[in-house]
Amino acid sequence: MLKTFFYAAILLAMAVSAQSQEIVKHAPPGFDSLRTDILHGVIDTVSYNSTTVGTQRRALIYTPPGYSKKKMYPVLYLLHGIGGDEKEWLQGHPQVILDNLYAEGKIEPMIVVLPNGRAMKDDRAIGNIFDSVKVQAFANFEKDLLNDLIPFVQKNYPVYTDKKHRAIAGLSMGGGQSLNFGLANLDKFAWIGAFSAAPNTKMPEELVPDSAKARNELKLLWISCGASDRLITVSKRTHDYLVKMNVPHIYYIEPGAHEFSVWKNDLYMFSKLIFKPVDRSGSEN
Ligand code: FER
Repeated sequence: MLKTFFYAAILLAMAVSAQSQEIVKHAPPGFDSLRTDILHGVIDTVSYNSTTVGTQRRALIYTPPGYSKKKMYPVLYLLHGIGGDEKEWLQGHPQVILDNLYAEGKIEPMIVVLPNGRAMKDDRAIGNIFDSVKVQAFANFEKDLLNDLIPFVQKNYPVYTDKKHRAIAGLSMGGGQSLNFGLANLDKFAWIGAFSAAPNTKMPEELVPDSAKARNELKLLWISCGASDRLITVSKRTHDYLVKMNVPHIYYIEPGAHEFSVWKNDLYMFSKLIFKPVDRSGSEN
């Protein structure tokens, strides 16, 4: 049987397009402007019992325009950076970006969960945010996510529970978490996005110990970074290894530094790809 896979390396907003996917370039002007002529999703704050941390923990949950308990939704877990918490992504107005995309029929209706990825009792971004205990808490979040938050979401929202309907993405520390947790749990996440992944990202050999498995299990592996971000070495080393091991992925380097303009664009691009059929005919093997 012909084994096909999809690989695209995209540099500085230039595009490589697979047949049925739109050309990836950059979000158009106005993609993040509030429109009053369309329906809007809703962001709620929820609190879940974390057996991992031993506290009630907070998360924000975006439900899309037209949300109904009678429908079923896929879920994107969208993670923040080292200086943030569950509210950090609000700086990038993700609900505006998603509402606009939804109004244009460019994304699948999805629930987006914005957790606090610092899994410790005092999970606020205070004091020395680079403290090793706090950095370790970003790693501990894997257990909280898998054992506490995902079950909470699945109990309280009408969501699909298979991996094809579950995505994980994040900015910086959250990008590292997305790669670390997503690639270590290929039975739970089929769509993984790392925006400007931080040095918490595992080394490539540890991230992808079994390239055949990654190749077979993933729907999308997205790695992006601003061209002038000093953390780009993390994305580059991961991309280089994936190329070497023939693991299909999108590598998208865009103008910008370690900043929200980049992450907003990434959310726009990534959310358009997930929970849709993937065209793997970009290249053949
Ligand atoms: C580091 C530099 C940056 C690091 C983490 C970051 C854990 C995270 C940045 C961010 O989340 O924005 O050395 O080490």
